Amino acid sequence: MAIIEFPKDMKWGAATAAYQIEGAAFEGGRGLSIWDTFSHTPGNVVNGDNGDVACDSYHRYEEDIELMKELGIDTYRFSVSWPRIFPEGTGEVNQEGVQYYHNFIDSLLSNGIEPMCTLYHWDLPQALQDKGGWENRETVEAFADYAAFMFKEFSGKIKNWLTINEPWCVSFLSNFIGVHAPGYQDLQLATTISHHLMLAHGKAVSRFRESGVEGGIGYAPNTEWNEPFSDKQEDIDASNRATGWFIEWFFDPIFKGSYPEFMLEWFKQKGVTLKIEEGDMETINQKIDFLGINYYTGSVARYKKDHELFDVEKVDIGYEKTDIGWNIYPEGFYKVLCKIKDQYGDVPIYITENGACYNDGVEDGRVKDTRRIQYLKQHLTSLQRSIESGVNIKGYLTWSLLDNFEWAEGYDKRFGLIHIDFHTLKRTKKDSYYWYKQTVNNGWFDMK
Ligand code: GCO
Repeated sequence: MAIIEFPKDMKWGAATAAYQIEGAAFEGGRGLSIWDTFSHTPGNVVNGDNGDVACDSYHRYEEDIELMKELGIDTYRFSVSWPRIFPEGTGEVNQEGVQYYHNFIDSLLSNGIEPMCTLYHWDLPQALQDKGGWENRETVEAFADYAAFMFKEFSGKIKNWLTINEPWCVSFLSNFIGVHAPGYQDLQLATTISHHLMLAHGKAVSRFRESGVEGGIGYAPNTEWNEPFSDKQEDIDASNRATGWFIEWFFDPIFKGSYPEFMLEWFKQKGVTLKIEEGDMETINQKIDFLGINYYTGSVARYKKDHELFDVEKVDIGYEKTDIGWNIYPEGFYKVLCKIKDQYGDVPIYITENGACYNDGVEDGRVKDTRRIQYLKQHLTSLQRSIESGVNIKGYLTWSLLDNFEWAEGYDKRFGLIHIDFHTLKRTKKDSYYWYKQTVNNGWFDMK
């Protein structure tokens, strides 16, 4: 027996996001989002998939909650579709959308499951994108108004709020690399947006404090680890830039009130400037109640002159990969968490996403996703190591409860504990569902 045990008061959960599971894209008074536009534009998503139906959780959430209850989780992270609340992003409220979330959250609570709500998981109202989207500072104000509305409307029901999911994806993946909505490839635009997202986060935190509602607020940056290929300083510096793009760039403003000099310098060399207005950094640099950390993978990195954005080359040293091609690198999870503790202190941390893509199908009514179980064992062991090292871990929420719309990869890439047949919408509990249920209920697992 090689038992890996967790604190008795640690929360266990699972995570999803509105556009990836809800469907009902043109129902219930919902307005268009940038992901409706992007996914309906030919060539953007594998197989031409879109979120029109997804897991149909808009209509089937009672069934999903039954599955959560059987799983034994105490926390469920979901996101609210901003255009389901404000179809135009601001102005008139869609009461049908508000009522949908009240019904959903009431059902979670009556089943003893604590809601953790992400306000922004990428589905910006198209009406705001038409006015410049996150490049326009008016969108920052619109987000703060939307957040303030949600805090008041769901006061007493939702006590754990996350402002922005993965600002790196919203800014750089979506506006520099360009593979996510709205799909631009402009480094200055992406960097400007990264600042506006930090500002939007800060303004939402201010509105939360002003609202006086009970609970806590944080955000959910995505992280990755880059191990230097050698102990040559150029490799160490290169790997720090690669990791800094995810960690220091999106953590320093909130925890230190400034952007990291080594990254600012690098962006400046690329001709990128950051327009910071009076008061911006003070707004961003506010205490948060907890930090959501999303971790999936890591790499070995080395210096390569004029290679990509940071003169960094990712070196394939033969790590096993998941079915989406990401390295399986549990050591990186431990290193990321220890780095956060060392650099940003004792902030309470929920792992708000960690999981793996394995596309195992249903055979004789069963899904034998043993590789997902192994991935979870490896990464939960890294989590336990971080707890032993003094990292203030409050909870672990796996990505994801359900197979769902994996953005530009469509429905082929499966991350769920529960298999979805996207033709019939039938839910099938995978082997990993049963393993996670046992782990959640025991508070430990046997690595063997
Ligand atoms: C993210 C998003 C999720 C993804 C998951 C797998 O982290 O990219 O929050 O929506 O589906 O991470 O890519």
